[in-house]
Amino acid sequence: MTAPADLRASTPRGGAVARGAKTAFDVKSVRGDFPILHQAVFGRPLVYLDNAATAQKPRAVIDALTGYYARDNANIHRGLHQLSERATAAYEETRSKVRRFLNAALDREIVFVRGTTEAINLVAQSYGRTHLGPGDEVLITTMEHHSNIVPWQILCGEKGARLRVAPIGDDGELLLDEFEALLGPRTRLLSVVHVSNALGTINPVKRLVEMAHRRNIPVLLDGAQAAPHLKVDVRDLDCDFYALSGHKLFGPTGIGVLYGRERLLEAMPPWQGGGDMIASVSFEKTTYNRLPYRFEAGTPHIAGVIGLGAALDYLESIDRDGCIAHEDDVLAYATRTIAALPRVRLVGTARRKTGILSFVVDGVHPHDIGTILDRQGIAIRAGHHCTQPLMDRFGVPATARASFALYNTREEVDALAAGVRRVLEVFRA
Ligand code: 7TS
Repeated sequence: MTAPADLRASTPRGGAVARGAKTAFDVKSVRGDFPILHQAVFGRPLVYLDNAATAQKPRAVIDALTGYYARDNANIHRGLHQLSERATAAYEETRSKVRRFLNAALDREIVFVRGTTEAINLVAQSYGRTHLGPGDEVLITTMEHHSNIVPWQILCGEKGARLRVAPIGDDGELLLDEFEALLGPRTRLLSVVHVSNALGTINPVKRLVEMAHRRNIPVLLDGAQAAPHLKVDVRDLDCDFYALSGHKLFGPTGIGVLYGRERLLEAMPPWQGGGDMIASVSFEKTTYNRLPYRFEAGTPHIAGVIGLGAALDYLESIDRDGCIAHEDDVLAYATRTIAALPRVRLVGTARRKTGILSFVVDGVHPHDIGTILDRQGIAIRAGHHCTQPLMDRFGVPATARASFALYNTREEVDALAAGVRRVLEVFRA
């Protein structure tokens, strides 16, 4: 089910990341780093399987947040005083950490935003507004999150442009021939999800980028679900934009990243005006700041950025290859275990998957599955996962979705399976 090691290895982070000797991945010790996991819910040990919605935070991230507010809190880029200098240094150091995490070439290609949603809206409002005209097209796929659909609909509506949608097969894989045929002379941008939040499909994004670039079409990748599970290398992928959310990457909520290729960002107008994004202002004329500040108007989420830095340090400190192998094992085990239950049907059976197991149970609404599991201390998500067109494609209103993180275990999968068996008892066929 999961990506073979050789496919994962095809996107190494490159030499930019210092690879010290790390102890082999040990899920028990990793679990010890996440305080929230050690609690009972309805008298049962918490089994947290809603990581695609948001991941839990290691103590290092929590400590970085409280440490920042307790010691260093000040506004950045403007104070001459000690605290402001410390806050600014920590903020900008995180930019470099993100650059290394994504293996981007330059710090100024890293823009801090609120999350994936804001990153995509930034590209739509800045790049999109200047590059789209009547009759032009934006290409997405059937498996996009609403945040990679609606910003393009708004833009296309304003510009008289057209949103095209590449189809997928019953297994939840993109149909590559159909996809390529949709890359036409009017396509101005391809925006596609790296890993589907509802299916777990890992899209062959490097190939998609190649197909698009052959026609000079820039590519945005929605990496919200990929960044927590895969090694992302934006230079190897050769994408033009990459969006991610800190909170799914074990960092705080309200902080995310837009990576943009320097050449494109440099030519893009600001999309929000305010403090910090200007070079000089008069009532007659404003000149804009250099990259990346031109896209960071106003006081940013300083604590969030610093917390994200701590999350990246944390990921850097663990054996990432061992971690990926562990996650693959847990997903493969969950897939076998849950698919073997009667009346259960998996939604999303692509050959390359990570992190996500979506399923439906014959005769039971997913919300009832979620509620019954909750009473057993098991947190999953049930619903359309902000992918309503994808649910329509599969002819279901919703699915139950277990989503995994590096701290989940086979034992927790067993608890999930016991929970689903309980659902089957309560709702007899
Ligand atoms: N893109 C994908 C693929 C996502 O999974 C999500 C959030 C977003 C974009 C938006 O991210 P945000 O951080 O800006 O909100 N996905 C989910 C989910 O699957 N359940 O809750 C949020």
